[in-house]
Amino acid sequence: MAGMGRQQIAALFEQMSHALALDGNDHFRALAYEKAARTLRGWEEDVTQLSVERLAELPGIGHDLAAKIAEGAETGRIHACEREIGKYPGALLGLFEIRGLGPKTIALLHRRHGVTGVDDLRRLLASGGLVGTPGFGEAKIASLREAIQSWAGSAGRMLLGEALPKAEALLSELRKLAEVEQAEAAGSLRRGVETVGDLDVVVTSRHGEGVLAQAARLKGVSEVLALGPTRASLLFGGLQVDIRAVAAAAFGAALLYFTGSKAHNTRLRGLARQRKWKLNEYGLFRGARRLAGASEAEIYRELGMAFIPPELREDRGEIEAAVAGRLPRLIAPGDVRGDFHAHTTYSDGRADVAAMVAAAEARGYAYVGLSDHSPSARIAHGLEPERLRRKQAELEAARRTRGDRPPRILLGSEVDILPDGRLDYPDDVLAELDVVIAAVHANFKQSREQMTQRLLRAIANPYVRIVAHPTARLIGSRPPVDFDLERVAGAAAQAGVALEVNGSPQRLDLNDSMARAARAAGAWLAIGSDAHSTAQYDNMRFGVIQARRGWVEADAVVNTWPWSRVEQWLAMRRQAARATA
Ligand code: DGT
Ligand code: CA
Ligand code: CA
Repeated sequence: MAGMGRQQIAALFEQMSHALALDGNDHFRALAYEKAARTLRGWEEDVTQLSVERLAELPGIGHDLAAKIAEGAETGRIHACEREIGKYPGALLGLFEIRGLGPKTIALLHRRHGVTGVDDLRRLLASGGLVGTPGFGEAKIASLREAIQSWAGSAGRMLLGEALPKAEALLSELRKLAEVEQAEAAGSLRRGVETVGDLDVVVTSRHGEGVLAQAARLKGVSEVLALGPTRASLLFGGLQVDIRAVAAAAFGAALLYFTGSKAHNTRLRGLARQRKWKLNEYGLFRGARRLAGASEAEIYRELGMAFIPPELREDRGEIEAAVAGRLPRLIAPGDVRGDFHAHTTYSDGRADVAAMVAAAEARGYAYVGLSDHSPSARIAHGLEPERLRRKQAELEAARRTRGDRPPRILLGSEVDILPDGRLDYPDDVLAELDVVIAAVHANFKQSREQMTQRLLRAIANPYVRIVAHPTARLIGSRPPVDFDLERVAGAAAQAGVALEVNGSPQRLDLNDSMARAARAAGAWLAIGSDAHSTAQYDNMRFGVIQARRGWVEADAVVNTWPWSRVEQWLAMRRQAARATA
């Protein structure tokens, strides 16, 4: 049996921590496993190659856990964990994934109602069987229903940010196969949808059947679900993959078909039919004659429209725009010149100021905002004014030694928006900052009107330049807060405040359609990586993809601007504040 990878071990440790928590007597061991799982998830190198001694030096991993990691990496199993987890019915531990359910509640549901998993819990809710159970008032039951719904909405789907690197690894392996000519991802992944059900891949080869058989034997393939002459269905790194092998002359047609969306394709087929043509996964045909098929571009051209970027293919007006020659010039990764939203070890980042600056320089950024949390973010180790001053001094020193070398280093802060819309730092502290990012991190359940007022008040603060992750949602685990986007974006537009498209894979907030609506209301956007490590600067990419899905052009995004324009924008409201003070 193959050894386990880092993420697999992390997942097993997490289950182990849940099993121990259910047991109720092993609180500290449960915490230890949870912490180790987090360390493994966040670690950037391949820990499975390390010796037990080196593993034991990782944060939160003692000798005992180090030995278990080594056991998993070598043998593919960790016996002690399997034994503990095996004490519970298979699906019971899955209940931990549902927001609001902790060990005490799960144990109670199990003991009192025989619940062994989500399905049982659903039935119990539907039959009203929970009513009268201590601790399950009306509000609790309602929020449990909502939590199950949002869990089900994302179950079986993988975050784009997780799926994309896996897809790229697979594509690069496929392209190495001698008989593969082209290999491209299609489906929701290519459209940049925030979660991916399965990965669709199109390859061209003169020996399709042989190539698919080779694909099924690639490293990283854990299961072959189906294997035929034109199609293989595999499990690769936990992601289900459908590979179709086609002839080069049909590559564009197959790519178009399997990229979807279904709604987009249906419209295209309708347009073809109007001309008495036929569009399918083999090509665009007039009678038996193939008008186009080798590339998507020629198919769009024959249909009388501009090439439509995959992110727009949702039948949200893109076909009309392409026919009229009015597609937006979408922002691209190369347009980004800086990042205002990165954390350091001053709050909850894993890399210190020097490392974050060096990594921003390596990315070629002209400016970077090191924006740590404000004090009320206690778990995130927010900075009270005293430590903020220490950070300011460190940035000042870094600027002196670096001279003119980019990036420009901005003292930023991600400042909590308190429940009433005031900010978590007083104005005299805000005045010291180069960039103020305001964000909601608590009290998510306010009414629509309260939340709208809260955001409007934050935007009215003359120091605020960006509102980060405006809905505060976490995909699959926390629903978006409710507010009037049109009013908030309108006020942001008036004040020159940018609304963030947060690129962190669990957030993607604003999402695609909200980013589009914010633009329609005239607001600027800022794409932020929300990096908590040097590697997470890469989240910028996912933010750019969501912005593209929102029809966003580069000029609307403040961090595509050259420094001279950013400087004016940052100074804008501050000057207004001074003038009225
Ligand atoms: P997913 O996998 O749930 O994240 O979403 P997609 O969009 O990747 O959907 P999937 O994998 O079922 O199919 C990939 C593409 O193939 C889809 O976007 C359009 C095309 N397709 C699949 N089934 C049909 C169908 O029955 N009719 C048409 N017109 N297109 C289809
Ligand atoms: Ca798919
Ligand atoms: Ca599929």
